[in-house]
Amino acid sequence: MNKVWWKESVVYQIYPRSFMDSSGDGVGDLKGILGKLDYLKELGIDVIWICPIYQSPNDDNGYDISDYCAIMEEFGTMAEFDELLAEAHRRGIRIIMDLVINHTSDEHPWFVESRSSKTNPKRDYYIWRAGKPHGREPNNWESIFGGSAWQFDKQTGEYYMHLFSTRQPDLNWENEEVRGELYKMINWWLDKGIDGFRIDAITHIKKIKGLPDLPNPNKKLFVPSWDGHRNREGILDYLRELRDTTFRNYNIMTVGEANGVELDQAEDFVGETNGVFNMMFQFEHMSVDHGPGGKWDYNPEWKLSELKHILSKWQVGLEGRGWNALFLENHDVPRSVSRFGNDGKYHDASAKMLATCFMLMQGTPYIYQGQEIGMTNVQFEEIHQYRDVEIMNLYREADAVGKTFRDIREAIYAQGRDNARTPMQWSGERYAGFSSHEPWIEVNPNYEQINVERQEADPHSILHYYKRLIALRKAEEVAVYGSYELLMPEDERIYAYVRKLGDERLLIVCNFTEHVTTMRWPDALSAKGAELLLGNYEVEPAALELEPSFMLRPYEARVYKL
Ligand code: TEU
Repeated sequence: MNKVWWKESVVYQIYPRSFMDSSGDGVGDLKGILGKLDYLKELGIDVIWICPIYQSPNDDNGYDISDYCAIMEEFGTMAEFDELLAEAHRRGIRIIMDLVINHTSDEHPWFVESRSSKTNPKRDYYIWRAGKPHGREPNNWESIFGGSAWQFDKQTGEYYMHLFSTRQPDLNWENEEVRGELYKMINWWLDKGIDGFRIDAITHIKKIKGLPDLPNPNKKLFVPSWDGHRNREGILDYLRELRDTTFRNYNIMTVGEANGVELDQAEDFVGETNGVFNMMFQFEHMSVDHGPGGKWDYNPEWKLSELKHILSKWQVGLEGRGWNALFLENHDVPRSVSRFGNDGKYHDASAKMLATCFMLMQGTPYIYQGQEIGMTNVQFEEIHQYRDVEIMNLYREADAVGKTFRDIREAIYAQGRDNARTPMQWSGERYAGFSSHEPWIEVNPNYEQINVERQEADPHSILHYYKRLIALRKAEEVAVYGSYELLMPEDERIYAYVRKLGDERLLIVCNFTEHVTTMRWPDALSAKGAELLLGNYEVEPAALELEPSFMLRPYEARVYKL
């Protein structure tokens, strides 16, 4: 397996709108990030992934781009970006940008021209179709944000496709001119010296030929299209063209948001020699707590054995073939300590346990802003406190059938994207030290208890634990390049796995429950000379009698070097 910097790196994801506001307008900005570079260096971060900062009307908080080569006014200027990049590099920190090329904003000049007339030269930059008779949409696809994936446009009497919000028209990747324009933009950013990209929603770019209706056995009004519409085989032609025309010519890092890619296709996507990306986010573990009704049908009885099965499948499946992007949180999913841990009595222990479990697997770990201090989900009382277009669409759909916020709030509390978008909690000051002005979205009310300042002062805090965990990962080559072997696959309380590299062995043991539980020492491993490298509880020497078994306290995690 070849050794390379992006395998040895720890990445920190910044959602700029909610990270740090330096200008006092209640919205995070580039200068706010600049002011926190030393904090990130101290944490042990090597790469920062910044969510979109390009010009945007913010229908989807920057994932609706109206100018790829300009900085969103609220976030600052291109000069401030150049300064941020230079200052990050001066500290040995790389910056990767978010690349959103499945769609643009409806305010992008390309779309303004495209919608102006059926004969406009840019008409075919997007996906336009006549409706079916009786005012029906061109097909039965559902938008990922609810409703039809088609929007009727009066100006030309046709519909345009939008797999996401109505203000995010899908680009037509069948159009060679579109691809050429995108590649030119990508190389423009790479020539500025950025260190790579996270490529957004990339598995959506290739649609099934003819845009046929999807099978609709349950006679739904619209059929969830996020998996069905994709033409996986055809997509690789475009992704290879993208790679060869841009990424391949630079010493950079790329990570594809490859929702829906199966392990049997992983080699094509992230293969060491011919992959189109260096690594990819797969999302199978993100639906482990989804009920039969999907994302909004939260199942609190999710099974640890299923989480272990999914993560282990990808660990073993990519071993020696590709590289995993490890994550439990991002700007689209709820906070992991609330979702997979315990944000009440065992908040501290479970946040540290989850960190231990995901960060010591094989792959590049991605820490989402606030995860390093155990930020939790939020439960706003009113719908007007929410901001996310996906949540607002869910509310509109509920309202249309006579439901109220009370009817859907538990689903929003469990799975809503705004759980991850409340302002970063820097201190116990007003607005959590994020801004001097009322923020664009309310701060989580628990900011006085959970914040950076408080945890910097506490050597036993979650923040200091992350620092030790990151340092351990950098000190132990087995933690990066070692193989992965799951132990006790069916155990519903303990997640235990072994990392091996030559004679090096790490044993990682995590109790995912609030119960004291017994860990039976693995027969294949000798406890003789076992060294406790890290744990989230103080471990008395007596507890170091490991064989034949030892006790694990609620949400206890331990890392042994064997
Ligand atoms: O998310 C992509 C996304 O939501 C889909 O891949 C989804 O996960 C899948 O289809 C199952 O529902 C990215 C960004 O992370 C998100 O914030 C944006 O809203 C979205 O693309 C549109 O740009």
